[in-house]
Amino acid sequence: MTTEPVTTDLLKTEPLKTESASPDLNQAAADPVVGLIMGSDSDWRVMAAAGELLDEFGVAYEVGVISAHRTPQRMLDYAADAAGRGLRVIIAGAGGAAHLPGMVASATVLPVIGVPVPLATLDGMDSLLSIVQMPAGIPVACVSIGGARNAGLLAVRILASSPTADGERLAARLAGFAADLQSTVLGKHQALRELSGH
Ligand code: RP5
Repeated sequence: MTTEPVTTDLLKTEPLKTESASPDLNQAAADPVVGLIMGSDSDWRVMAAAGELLDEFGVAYEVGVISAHRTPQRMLDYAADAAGRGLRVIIAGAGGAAHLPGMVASATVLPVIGVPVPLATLDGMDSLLSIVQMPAGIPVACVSIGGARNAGLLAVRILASSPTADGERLAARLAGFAADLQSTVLGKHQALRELSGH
């Protein structure tokens, strides 16, 4: 009996999976602008937070498994084709010897955001150091260990820097997001004062 691999094919013409909660941003589901990739499906427990954030902002993205070590040529093909397919940012998560973000960055001019995925050993420090210590000339933005939600936010910020209507709409949403954060903190401040009586 043969077993079908769980991994997906991001190299086919049709994006594997796209999601867009807000079509008003003119980023149709069939036209992803963020590539959300990871070394294994086991990384999804961490990386899903990036997808959820992109959903909140109505940014279309594709999701897939691409392993730097297990599918090196496929990774390079994906990176080389990414910009031409319309992607503008790549979020890459990996654990352990986490070479996926750096190697993808070496084969594309798109901004790459690395997410260190913590595994059972070393608390994700191995992933963090593998991603953050890039040699001069090949930059990779690196969020905190397990910081996939911030990776999504950084991708939105990059897209929001575009001097287009979509960019401006994303920038306005980011401003609203920041205002909501402030309200949350002020609410906590008040609640703590009432709880403590001071
Ligand atoms: C890395 O190896 C992946 O990014 C994942 O974090 C880790 C373990 O992969 P699996 O053995 O679960 O496929 O390449």
